[in-house]
Amino acid sequence: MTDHEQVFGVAPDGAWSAPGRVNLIGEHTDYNEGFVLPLALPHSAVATATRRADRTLRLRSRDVGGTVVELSLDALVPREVEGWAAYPAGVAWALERAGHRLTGADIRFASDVPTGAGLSSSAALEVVTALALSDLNELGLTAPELARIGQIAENDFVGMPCGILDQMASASCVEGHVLHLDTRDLSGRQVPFDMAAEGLRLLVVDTQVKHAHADGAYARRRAECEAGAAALGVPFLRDVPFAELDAALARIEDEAVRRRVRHVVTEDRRVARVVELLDAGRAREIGPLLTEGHASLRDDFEVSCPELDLAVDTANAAGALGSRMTGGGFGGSAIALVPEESVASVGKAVGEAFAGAGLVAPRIFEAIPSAGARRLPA
Ligand code: GAF
Repeated sequence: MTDHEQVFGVAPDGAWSAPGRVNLIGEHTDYNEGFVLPLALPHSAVATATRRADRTLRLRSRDVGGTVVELSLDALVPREVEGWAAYPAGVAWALERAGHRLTGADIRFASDVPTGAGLSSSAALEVVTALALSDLNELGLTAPELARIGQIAENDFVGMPCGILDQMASASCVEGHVLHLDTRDLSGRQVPFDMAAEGLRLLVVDTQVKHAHADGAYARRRAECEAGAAALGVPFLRDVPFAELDAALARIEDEAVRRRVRHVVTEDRRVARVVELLDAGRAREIGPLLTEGHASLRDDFEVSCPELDLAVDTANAAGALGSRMTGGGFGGSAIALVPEESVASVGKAVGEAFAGAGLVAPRIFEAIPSAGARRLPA
C-alpha cells in the first residue's frame, strides 16, 4: 500500500511532478519586466492527489513530519496558514479567486528539491499543486497560467513579493534547454543547452546558508527598482535601453537606486549576450558574463553574501569558466560552469575553502537541464 493510500484511505487519481530550478543568468530582472534564462533541475516536487466530493483539502507532506493539514476551501484566509501547507493552500485560494470553483482534494507531496537553498522548492510545490488541481477539476490551464496562479499564491496568500521567474521555470522548462523568457508577456523560447557536447558541466554549490533578513531585503530591492523607474519616467526598468544607461544614471539622485538600476539594465543585456553565444554554439564563452553578473549582484544590487562570494571566487580560481550566485541571494546557491576535467578539482577546492573558513560543508551537485511540470504516467 502506498503512503497516499495509508494516509487518506483511497487510491490517488493521478501523480504530477514539478521541478526546482537554477537561473543561468537574469537575476532580479523579473519584477522589472525583464529577461531571465532558467533551467529546470532533476529535483522535483511530486504530488499524488484524489478528488473529493466535498470542499475539504487534506494535505500531507512526506518530508515535513506531522499530521495531515485539513482546510476548507470556503475558509482560506491569506497569511493564516502556517508552514509548507501555505503554498498548496495559496494555490487553491488563487484558483478560486481567479473564478474557478474547485472540488476538494486529498494531496500528498514528496519533494527532493533542497529547501532554503534558493532552488525554488516553494515554486515547485505551487506549480505541482496548480497542475494537479487543474487536472482534477478539468481546468486545462496552460503553463503560463499555472505559473501565474503560483505567483499569486506566493504574493498574496503567503506574502512574499516574488516575480514570475521560479514558477515559469518550473512550469515551462524543457529537458536539455534553458528558457529565454520575456517576463513582460511571458513569451519565451527554449534555447538548446547541450553542455556535454562541449565538455562542460554546470555545478550547483548550495552554501547551506540562508540569512535571516532575506525576505525584507528582497522587498526593499523591489521598491528601489520601482523608485528608479519612477525617477526615469518609465513603467519598468526593462524600458531603459542599454545604450541610454549612462544618461539615465546621471538623472538619478539616490546613489543606491542608481546602482540598482545599473544592475538591472546591464543584467538584461547580459542575458541577451548569453543567448547569442548559446545560439552560436559557443557555450564555453559565457563564463565571463556569469562572473560579471555575480559582481553586479554583489556590488551594485548588494544581494550576495560572504559564503556565495567564497563559492564563486574559489570555483573560478580552481578552473571554472565562470560562476555566479543564482536566485534571490543572501545565501542559497551559486552555479559554476566547469570543464569536465576540472569538476573534481573545483569541488575539492570549494569544499576546502568552506572548511578553511569554518563554514558548514556546501552541497555540490550537477545541474542537468530537465523537464518542467507534467502529469506522471499511471
Ligand atoms: C527569487 C524570486 F522568487 C524570483 O521571482 C526572482 O526575483 C529571483 O529571486 C531573483 O532573480 O527567486
